[in-house]
Amino acid sequence: MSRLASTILVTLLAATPVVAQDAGHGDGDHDMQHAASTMIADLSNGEGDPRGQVTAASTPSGYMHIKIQLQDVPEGIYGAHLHETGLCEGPDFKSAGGHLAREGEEHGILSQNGPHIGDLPNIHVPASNAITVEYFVPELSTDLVMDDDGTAFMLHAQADDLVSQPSGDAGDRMICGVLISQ
Ligand SMILES: [Cu+2]
Repeated sequence: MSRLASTILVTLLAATPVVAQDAGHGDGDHDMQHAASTMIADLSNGEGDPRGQVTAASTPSGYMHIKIQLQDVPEGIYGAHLHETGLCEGPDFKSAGGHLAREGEEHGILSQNGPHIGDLPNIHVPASNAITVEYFVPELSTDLVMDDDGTAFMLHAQADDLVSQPSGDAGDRMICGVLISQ
């Protein structure tokens, strides 16, 4: 997809109104838990240059709908995760801590006790240096993302091997963005 097309797509997605819906099933807690909310992270590299945007929207089904739009990223395959602290201090972004995870979770879908709930598939950036991907993540709640210290999206400098502890041997932290409730 061309960068222009990606930009238009993202613009259209961003323009879609998010309507909080009460399904009216009489289960108050359930409805509260699944109330629609949207979080956005503006991405930048270690020097603070813009590299795209991530949107995470809760849905009535309980899945988190994550859209990742990358721009000006070298062609390659990169590990992508949600990290446990919403703090992106360059150039190494270590401030974001480890992966967003619940008690007992290990890294990667190839681990018996994996994955971390913050583990996302590798992103394959094409020669156009831009890509937009979408994921549906089960059990990822707004409460988990917007906990006391927040959550950051991270793109690493190498691919995630989906098994090495604690972070898939994905190398340096290349691009970071803090998810902020809209
Ligand atoms: Cu990571």
